[in-house]
Amino acid sequence: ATVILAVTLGLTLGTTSSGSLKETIINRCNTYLKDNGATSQNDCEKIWDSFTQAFVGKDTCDVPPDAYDSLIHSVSQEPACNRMLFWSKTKEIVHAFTEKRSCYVTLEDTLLGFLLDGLTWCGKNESQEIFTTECSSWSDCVNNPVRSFWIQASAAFAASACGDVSVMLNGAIDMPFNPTSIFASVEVKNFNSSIMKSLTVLLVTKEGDVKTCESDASLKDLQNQLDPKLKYQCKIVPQSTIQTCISQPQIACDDCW
Ligand code: N1C
Repeated sequence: ATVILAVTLGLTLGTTSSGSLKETIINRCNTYLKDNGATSQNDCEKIWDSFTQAFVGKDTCDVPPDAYDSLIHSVSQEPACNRMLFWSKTKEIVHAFTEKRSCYVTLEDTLLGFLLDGLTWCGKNESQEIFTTECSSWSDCVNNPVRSFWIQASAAFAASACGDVSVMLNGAIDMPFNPTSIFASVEVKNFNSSIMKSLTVLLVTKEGDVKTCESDASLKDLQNQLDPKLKYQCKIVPQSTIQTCISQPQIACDDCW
């Protein structure tokens, strides 16, 4: 009896969570299209279907990044040249800023990133079920569905980066440019110097931080990995300055840093 109960419960939970995952994603999709001027090419149901085919029926450690190619192709969005903002280890402050300011656009401010930000999902071998709990996590295995999604979405976002591009890095940690980060391991490698002009590092510091653009060794590595055709700049941006710009929308973006 316990086994039957457990199985029934498991199935019920599986169904419920996939139901709410679909609801969450379709709701986010409609909200995004409403708030950002519906791009008629985007069909939320189609996007959901392409999303599920990336991982449904597969083991939670067996979803490679290219499984998301058809999802990525099913979403249409013009690149926001000169406004694209990358980040590493600064997620919270970056999004607090872009939420208030449309002068910069992160991957999570595009339809694709907006749909899946903060969510967890996985499937199971030879099953049509969708799970949102007990999925393998970032560090459990390389080919887990969430990690693979962010790798492929980040690669596509970086490959589309055009004009003057910025990245917010964390000046309060040892290695602001960390080789294991998605920014270093995926995005920098996908920049296309024929459509991109420059990269500006915004090094976010707290009061008392001693790091400078010149003293940090990891930033030298970043510079060395960039195509020499790209212009490189680095600016120290105190966290308090960003906070001021978040709370005072009358300050022009150009005056924030
Ligand atoms: O590994 P990171 O940062 O350098 O990745 C950030 C980098 C950004 O520029 C984004 O374009 O890669 C992209 N990206 C996301 O957009 C994203 N949204 C949510 C990468 N990861 C993303 N996440 C989650 O944040 C993801 O699940 C993972 O756990 C973190 C990576 O953050 P990080 O190490 O600070």
